Amino acid sequence: MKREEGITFDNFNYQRGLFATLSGYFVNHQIGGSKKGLENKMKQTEKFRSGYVTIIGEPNVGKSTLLNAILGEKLAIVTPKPQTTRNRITGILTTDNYQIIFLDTPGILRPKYRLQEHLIKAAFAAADDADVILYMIDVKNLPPPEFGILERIKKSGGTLILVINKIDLIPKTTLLPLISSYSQKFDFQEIIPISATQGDGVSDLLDLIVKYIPYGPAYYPEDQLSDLPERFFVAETIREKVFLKTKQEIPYASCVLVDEFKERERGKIYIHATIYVERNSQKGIIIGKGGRTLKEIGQLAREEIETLLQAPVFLNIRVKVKENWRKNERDLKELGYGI
Ligand SMILES: Nc1nc2c(ncn2[C@@H]2O[C@H](COP(=O)(O)OP(=O)(O)OP(=O)(O)O)[C@@H](O)[C@H]2O)c(=O)[nH]1
Ligand SMILES: [Mg+2]
Repeated sequence: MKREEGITFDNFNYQRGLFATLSGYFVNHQIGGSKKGLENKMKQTEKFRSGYVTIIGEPNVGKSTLLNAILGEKLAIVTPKPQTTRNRITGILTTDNYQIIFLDTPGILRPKYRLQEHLIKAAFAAADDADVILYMIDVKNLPPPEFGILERIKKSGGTLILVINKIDLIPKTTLLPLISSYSQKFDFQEIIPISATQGDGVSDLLDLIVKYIPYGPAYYPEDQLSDLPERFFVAETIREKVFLKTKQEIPYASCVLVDEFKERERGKIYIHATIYVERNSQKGIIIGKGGRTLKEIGQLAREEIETLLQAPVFLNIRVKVKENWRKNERDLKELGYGI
């Protein structure tokens, strides 16, 4: 993975068309050797398409799983717990014919605390920018459609596609009646059933999306996978392990900041990170008896970060208390959840 010093741009102040080569550390595909200049990487042919696709829906429906399936890389963290994603995650897919920037968003829900207000804002802001909006539902958990939300999305002007996910969990015969009932309930431009984990329907969905992407030049160099810095994905990987290794309120009361990220001798990367929790008792649980839980979190995270960065990694994680950070706007900003 290549690394370039530069300006890191704030992922919340994202602007369409801003070239991500300005960002500090970003995630690249491992294609060839050196990175050529932006100009000769830009696809300029007349038939080339480029645009934005936002994935939106309630928590836990499989949005991040779909992003990863489309990109063929694990970019967004995925856990069985709802409200895993907290930021807008960008994934860039470039082929000879198109460049599509996918935005995975936090699940939309009724906000109970300040952090959740931020999550919903991030989701809607991403929809406002999109050429295509994928509204995703989970076939095993179908709450009544939120027409208010759908109307709000529709106003953004992008093509609205209903993606019915997790079809591996139901008999095929129940699918047709479901599709027809949804087509009567709301004016979706397209409805498509998929299984994001099995890959069923994912390439059909991609073909469908491409049809609605306008002609235009690429926004990013073709080997770029995201506009978010590597540090962000490092913090997310640690947060995923906290989600997987702890229960109840702990994952939700936790967030991760990377304090130091340095490449030292022989390509080894030294990373110091802090897990913040809201109370002392939560700190004890994350650390675990004799430090066992934290050790497990660190070990799992390190292995995955090494794959992501394609380099040996030294990972040091501390746990600190930041009381009620989820409710405090200043803390939220400091922790990367700018409102
Ligand atoms: N059986 C099955 N499970 C799936 C499918 N897609 C996703 N899942 C599972 O659903 C759970 C939630 O997936 P995520 O991708 O994290 O869902 P999300 O919509 O991003 O959730 P939030 O970030 O919380 O909004 C995980 O356990 C996934 O493995 C699918 O097609 N079939
Ligand atoms: Mg998610």
